[in-house]
Amino acid sequence: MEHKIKVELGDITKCETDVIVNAANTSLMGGGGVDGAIHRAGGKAILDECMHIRNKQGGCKTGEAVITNAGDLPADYVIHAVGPVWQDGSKNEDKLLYSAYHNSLKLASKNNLKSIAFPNISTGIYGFPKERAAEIAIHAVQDYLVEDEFIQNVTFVCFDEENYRIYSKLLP
Ligand code: AR6
Repeated sequence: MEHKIKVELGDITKCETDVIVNAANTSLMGGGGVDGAIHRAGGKAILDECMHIRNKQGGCKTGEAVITNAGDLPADYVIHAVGPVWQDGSKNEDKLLYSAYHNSLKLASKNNLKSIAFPNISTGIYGFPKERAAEIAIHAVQDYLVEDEFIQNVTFVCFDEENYRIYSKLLP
């Protein structure tokens, strides 16, 4: 299944995959990092749909994901996944990060979206150790691709050189 997985260095808002994933927070109201970049580049239509979801179900729990339109972005949809805030590794962080990737893939498949791009969820403002996060992200994707053959392409879009080096080493 490895052939379906790619690593790139760059800005996920430029990705032309069917869906890009956002590293959101439970409020779904936007923020800094990649979340800020996606809302800035995608425009108001994304936030409007996030607010609608928030009014209906009260945001998004850590480890879960919701889907919206992609506004002005080249992707067709945005999946907003909420990764855990790193504390000390004993607060279920690994499992919650795995779930954020797993639930994003499940949601993409359910919406007939075959290509998906992920940022390195939780490794910025949320402080998750990068190498540990990369191992979890790759396992979650590999496990998922074994159980569901619908997804054709998964791209890890690394914004910082350190993550790019880590992913390139783990996924030669
Ligand atoms: N494209 C791809 N990756 C990016 C981009 C981009 N344009 N910009 C940053 N990154 P972060 P988190 C990388 O902090 O740690 C927000 O305020 C960045 O280098 O965006 O999950 C949310 O609202 C890092 O590797 O997300 C939440 O409150 C990765 O994206 C909180 O931050 C994730 O960093 C979520 O924190």
